Amino acid sequence: MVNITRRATLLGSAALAASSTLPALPAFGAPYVRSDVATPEGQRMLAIYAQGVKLMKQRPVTDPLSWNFQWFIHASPRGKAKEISDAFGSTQSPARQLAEAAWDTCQAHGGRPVEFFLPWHRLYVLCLESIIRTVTKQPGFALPYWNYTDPRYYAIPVQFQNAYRNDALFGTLFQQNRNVNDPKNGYADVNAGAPINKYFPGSRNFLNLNNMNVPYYGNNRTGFNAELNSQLHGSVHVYVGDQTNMGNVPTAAEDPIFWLHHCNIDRILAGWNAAGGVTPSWPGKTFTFAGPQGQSVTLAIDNYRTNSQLPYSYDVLPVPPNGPFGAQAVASAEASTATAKVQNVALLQTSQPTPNATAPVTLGAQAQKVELQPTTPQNTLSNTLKTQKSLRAAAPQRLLLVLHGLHAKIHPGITYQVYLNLPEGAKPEASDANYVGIVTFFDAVDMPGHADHGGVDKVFDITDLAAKLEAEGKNPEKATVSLVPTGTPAQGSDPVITGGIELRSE
Ligand SMILES: [Cu+2]
Repeated sequence: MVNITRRATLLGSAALAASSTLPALPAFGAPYVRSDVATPEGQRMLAIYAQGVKLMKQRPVTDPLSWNFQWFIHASPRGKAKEISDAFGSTQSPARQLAEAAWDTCQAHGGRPVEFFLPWHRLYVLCLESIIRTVTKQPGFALPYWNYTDPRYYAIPVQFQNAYRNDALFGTLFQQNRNVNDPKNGYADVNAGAPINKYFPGSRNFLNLNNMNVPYYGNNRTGFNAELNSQLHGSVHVYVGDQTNMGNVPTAAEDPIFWLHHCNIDRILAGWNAAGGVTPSWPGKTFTFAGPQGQSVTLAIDNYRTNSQLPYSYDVLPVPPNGPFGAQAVASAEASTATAKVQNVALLQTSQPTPNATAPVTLGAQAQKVELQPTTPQNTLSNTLKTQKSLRAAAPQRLLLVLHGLHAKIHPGITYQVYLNLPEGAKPEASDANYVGIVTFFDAVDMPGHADHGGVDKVFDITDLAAKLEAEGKNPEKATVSLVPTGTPAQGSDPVITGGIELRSE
């Protein structure tokens, strides 16, 4: 079944942007199913993928069907202007026009709006998949996904590892610069097949689906989309590769594992939608990519917003760990984001050296505990939780922990673990009950050719955690946030939370 709107979009954009010599465009094909790479069908698809990657790598960067052209759509490693002039010189061509329009357009990174993270990557993956079909002449190809939250698959699939580096077919999936064993900083030997979360037991196991429990899509900082971006998604990036590979935006999409990672992120979105989560509509919002014939395609994200609109489905969809959302939960979460604009209040924050500015929190090699001060004498943590409860009955509110403007000059090479109200003298490793989440620097480092964006906000919805601690009588009068490094930050990285930390009601 062909979606008329989608076909019209493709044809329309091709007519506008590509030369008239291009053949008629196929749509993205009949409905097809994406499989777990560990299944027999997924393995069959992985072989086609490897063949496609190899063929794409043989094409020059000036060819929109080449590997590097696709990579540079995510981010141009040395800056867009330089990559374009190095690739095309002064030659004008449709491919150059497409590079001008599409390179370095990854959404969420380099200071761009986080709200388009999931829709943009959905379309990016869809276009790559269609290109693999073209170059391999396998119209039935469907990209397999890496199901890394399943305990059986904590390691990258074996065909990406050392074991296959000299394999005639799968060797092209190997990438030398993935993480090597470094227990001090929490890195596992990825190419040897170690679980990427090897040094993160208990609640600190970042390979979990907890982000799916957030029942609202959110805005540029908050909600399912932003939390999935900064937590599960960012963690997989930095625990597969370092700042020359998956761990850094400019180089991430060079690694063939990138696409199986993002296929899984897209599957999590589809699972969240199936559980009742609602992706907002952005009428008229489009992004430009290289289509199946290397032509420019401009796709409207609203045409790929719900599961029933997609040309593909997944063999299995994940569900939120706390179960699907009731219609009421979704409605109230939606209402909460709608009222956030008017009811958005800072309740507690790091001290204010000047009005309206919170003190930066400098991050280093030592764990630190930051005390949050009530913004009014009434805003103690327990008062906040009580008010929160009564407010929630009338107008639903969420309690958010916000790290304002996380930033590093270069990649620090480590992450921080965040805890709320860690008891005095408690070992963080033994304090699962107080665990909030992980802070990665995947999208918090300045990129070549981008202005300093002053960092990104990291937001954790702690509504349930704080309520649980309160019910158990474990919230002290003073709210504290502990930041525990997983190792020593790289020299010159200077990680900092530029705008301090806040507990907000939204
Ligand atoms: Cu990514």
